Amino acid sequence: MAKRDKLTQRQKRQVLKQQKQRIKNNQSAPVLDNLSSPYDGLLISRYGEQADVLRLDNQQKYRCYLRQNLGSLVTGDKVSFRLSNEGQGIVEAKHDRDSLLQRPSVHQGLKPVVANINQVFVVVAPLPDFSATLLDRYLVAIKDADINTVIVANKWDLQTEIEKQSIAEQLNIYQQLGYPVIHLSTKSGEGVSNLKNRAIEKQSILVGQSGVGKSSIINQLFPEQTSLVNSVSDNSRLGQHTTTASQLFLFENNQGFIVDSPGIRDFGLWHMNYHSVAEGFIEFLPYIGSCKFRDCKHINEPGCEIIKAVKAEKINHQRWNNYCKIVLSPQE
Ligand SMILES: Nc1nc2c(ncn2[C@@H]2O[C@H](COP(=O)(O)OP(=O)(O)OP(=O)(O)O)[C@@H](O)[C@H]2O)c(=O)[nH]1
Ligand SMILES: [Mg+2]
Ligand SMILES: [Zn+2]
Repeated sequence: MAKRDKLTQRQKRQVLKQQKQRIKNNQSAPVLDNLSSPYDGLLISRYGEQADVLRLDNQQKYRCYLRQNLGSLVTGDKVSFRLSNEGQGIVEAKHDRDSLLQRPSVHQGLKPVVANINQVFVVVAPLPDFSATLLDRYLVAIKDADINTVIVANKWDLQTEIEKQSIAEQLNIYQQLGYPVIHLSTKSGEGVSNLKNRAIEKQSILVGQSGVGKSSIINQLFPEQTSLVNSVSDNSRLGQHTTTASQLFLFENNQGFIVDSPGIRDFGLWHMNYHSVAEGFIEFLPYIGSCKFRDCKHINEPGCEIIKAVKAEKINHQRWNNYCKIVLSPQE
């Protein structure tokens, strides 16, 4: 009996707390009358205090306000939301995430980028110039989040035979490590169906430098919708940061989705220690733990098995070089 009383007391406190929270929420969100019962939704794109949410049972998109106590909400988040008579939505709850890709930002610490994805397409191209350093930084961050990577070599039509050979040699290193590489051209259509086959039934994101053609790929996959595309500057050979917010595109019949993301120039990894960085270089894994010193950073220590493997050409020299660069200047 006493036990039951105690429980009831606790329940009462909880109800009171919930009531207070509800009052607090109602002060910060607009008052919407005659709200529907809750729907399951998928967050497509976030715009400050509002978001576009896809209602899963009818595939309709609704602009929604967000309750204030939801914590961070990003593209890919599964949510519960209600609708007013006028079709205005309000997101009330965020469901647990299966995965979260984050990137460090100078002012905000670790910033969530996208939730619930299980595959990242890292897009590279000859224009803007291919950067193996940036690619390696992506691979480390994606491995840290325990997500699969596919490398997409876009603008394959632009390449001369010599360029093709040079970039193919670079990408060959990654292929040998087991990363799938898709050669693609959004102009000729080459490789688009290959990418689609890999994307269907999965939850993916396209990442890469501004101007490599992420939104152009979306436009090939979803011709009835459009993502804004802009040219790469002739002078700087850099993209113009055309896409400004991540946006989710759903395949027909709920067969997975793919997220277009804003291009980035650099990818800091200063939130990671050298051990996690080393684990992101998957060819290091067989050697980690067998160096002479337990706290070996694999940069210039005596008895380092990884350096030995580099010298024996079992590990690619450029990859090890990029590893050292990340550990020595993670903020770049
Ligand atoms: N030749 C060629 N040009 C392409 C290809 N794909 C995209 N482009 C061009 O590359 C430029 C940049 O394309 P976007 O799709 O806007 O690039 P993005 O990666 O979305 O750029 P951000 O949104 O700034 O991150 C545009 O001028 C496209 O027409 C391709 O396969 N071949
Ligand atoms: Mg874009
Ligand atoms: Zn070592």
